[in-house]
Amino acid sequence: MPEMRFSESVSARLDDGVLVVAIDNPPVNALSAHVRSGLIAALDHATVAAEIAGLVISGAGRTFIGGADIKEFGQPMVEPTLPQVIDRIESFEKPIICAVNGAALGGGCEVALACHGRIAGETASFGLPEVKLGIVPGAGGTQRLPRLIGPIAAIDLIGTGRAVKAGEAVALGLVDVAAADPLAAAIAAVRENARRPLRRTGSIEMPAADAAAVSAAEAKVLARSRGQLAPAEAVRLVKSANQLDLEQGLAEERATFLRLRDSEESAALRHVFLAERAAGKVEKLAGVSPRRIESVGIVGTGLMGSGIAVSALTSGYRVIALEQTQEAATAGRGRIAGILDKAVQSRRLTTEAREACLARLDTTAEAKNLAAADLVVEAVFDDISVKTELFRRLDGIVAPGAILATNTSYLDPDAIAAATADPSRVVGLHFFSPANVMRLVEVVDCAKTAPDVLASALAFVKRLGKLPIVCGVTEGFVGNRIFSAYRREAEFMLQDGALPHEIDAALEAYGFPMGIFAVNDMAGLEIAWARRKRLAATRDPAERYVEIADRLCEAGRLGRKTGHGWYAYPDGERTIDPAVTAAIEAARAAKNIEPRTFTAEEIIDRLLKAMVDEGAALLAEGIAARPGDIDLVMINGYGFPAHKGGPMFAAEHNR
Ligand code: T1G
Repeated sequence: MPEMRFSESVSARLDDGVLVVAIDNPPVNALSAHVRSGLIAALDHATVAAEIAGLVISGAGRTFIGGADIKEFGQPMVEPTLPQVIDRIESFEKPIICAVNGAALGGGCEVALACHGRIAGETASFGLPEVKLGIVPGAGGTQRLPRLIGPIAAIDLIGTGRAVKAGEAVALGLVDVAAADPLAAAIAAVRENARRPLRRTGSIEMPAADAAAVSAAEAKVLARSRGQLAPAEAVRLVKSANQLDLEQGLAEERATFLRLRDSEESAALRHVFLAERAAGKVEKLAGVSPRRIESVGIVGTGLMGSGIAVSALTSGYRVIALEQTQEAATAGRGRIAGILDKAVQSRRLTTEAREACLARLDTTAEAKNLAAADLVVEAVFDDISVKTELFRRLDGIVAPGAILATNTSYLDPDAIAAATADPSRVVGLHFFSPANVMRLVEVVDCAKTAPDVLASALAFVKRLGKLPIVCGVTEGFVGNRIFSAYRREAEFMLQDGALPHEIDAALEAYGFPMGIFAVNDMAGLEIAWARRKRLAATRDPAERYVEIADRLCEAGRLGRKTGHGWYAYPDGERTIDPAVTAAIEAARAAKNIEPRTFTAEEIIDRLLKAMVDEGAALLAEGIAARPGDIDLVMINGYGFPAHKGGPMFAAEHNR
């Protein structure tokens, strides 16, 4: 039968009485206006065509439907709206089965929920990630999902926005069956359903649930939301499905969705979503092919090196981990295996996958074994002579086409590159600790890095499932340079009259998981102290300098690990320490500063300004390519609340 076309992105073919509808709206089959109108046209056709027994809805490519079209947000609503399409599907008089071949997210999952049956392919996934965009499902997700899988599981999925794969979706009751050929299975399911009453999700009686378990699920979601509106609203709507009838529930959900869609929180989170996709695009790399990387050498298996090794192993790479002695190599293998064991215990990794990772891991004290590596990442002590000496040695070991990456935080990667015969193969990969957990990697485009080496580094970081942000060479790159500026401003305020716990409280109220002084205590004060001592000789005497942190370090107060830093930690509990207050008061007196009070708002304004000014300098110097990159670094590396959009976005929107 010839193909029927219902809109630019919706077509269908008739398969022995079953209308097989295909949505083809690259790149992710988002439910743009022409997809919605095409679906309605297909339903109109099926209504009058007596030969059609029912319909299958499928997605072309590797995504079923990636959700409502985020790029349409903020534009006038065009009918048919998604709720109109979904209502038409659920109430349709002939069976409609969806064949889910890939991601069914947001509106895509809501389309699936409205169908009279759901077939999942092996690569299918289902999720309602709207809260990650600062909104709630707006087309029935909070009302239909709990009817299918119960309120507790629905609160988890909708409150966190996490997606489930085919197996879990079947186990939850979200999907009827998983099939190797979802299209064929769906066509057969249409014929089966044509002979019996249709199962309309909205008419399913809400499953009973233990009130305490519902409250526990709600508390778990709210504990993670850190002041965001959307998760709490999503949970409220799921719970309301138990009290309201479908029509009332849908109306309340739609009103909530429209209100949140226009909120500042949603604008911020949509900015982050689009910034993440823009960050991976480097204009000068258009048409540049990355080198093949299958075997990764890692020099150093301390905290950072073992984290990088685990990240590479769980992403399918072969890893050769080099240490200075066989004993250290054995200890390094133990650390790597220990991290993998923790992943198995927390069910993030299967036992089989752990075994496969260890089978691909060689730990050695023989540097010559790195000859097989396509990429070597050094994670040795952050000292310029150690690193340059290592790169000199690697030059004589690795293949000419192998890439050398330095994980340095503060040293000059161009100086490290200069130690090799071919600096064009050197790139910076600044991982954040713990490297197997933190998404952010600053990919440093050194002065002589070859374009295909940079492209290879980007492809490597993406395959690790991490977020690569390309930057130029400057002390501290993007994140640490901004962090230094913001820490400096915080210490200015200490000297002017604020106290550590007041500044930390303001940051936590703004949405940071932890304030800057608590973070310093956790990381250790000695790192910044060593840098300040290194820069002392060249520091501009006219520049304001606060010595309070130096006094604490000289007194051995290096943070949590020494039992006290900016705070005291009796039995591990962070507590305000009068000795620190006294040291701050002495520092003020020494400069004849009359202390003044600060409001939380002023504290945030000053810290935000310090970050934004440094960010503007990084953009002006060409170190950072775009403001969104700076936002992503501060969100993913330094705890800046994503629902504020990052410092550059927040400052532009006065938030
Ligand atoms: N709308 C518009 N464009 C989208 C999009 C969407 N929903 N999702 C992705 N894109 C673009 C993206 O900007 C990029 O564009 C390209 O597709 C590839 O994206 C009513 C209201 C689907 C798992 O939150 O999670 O439904 O850079 O690199 O790695 O209740 O995209 O090429 O120009 O991420 O293969 C809810 C968001 C929407 C899903 C594919 N849905 N998307 O991952 O590709 S709100 C989401 C994703 C909603 C309803 C509510 C992923 C993906 P460009 P990509 P990918």
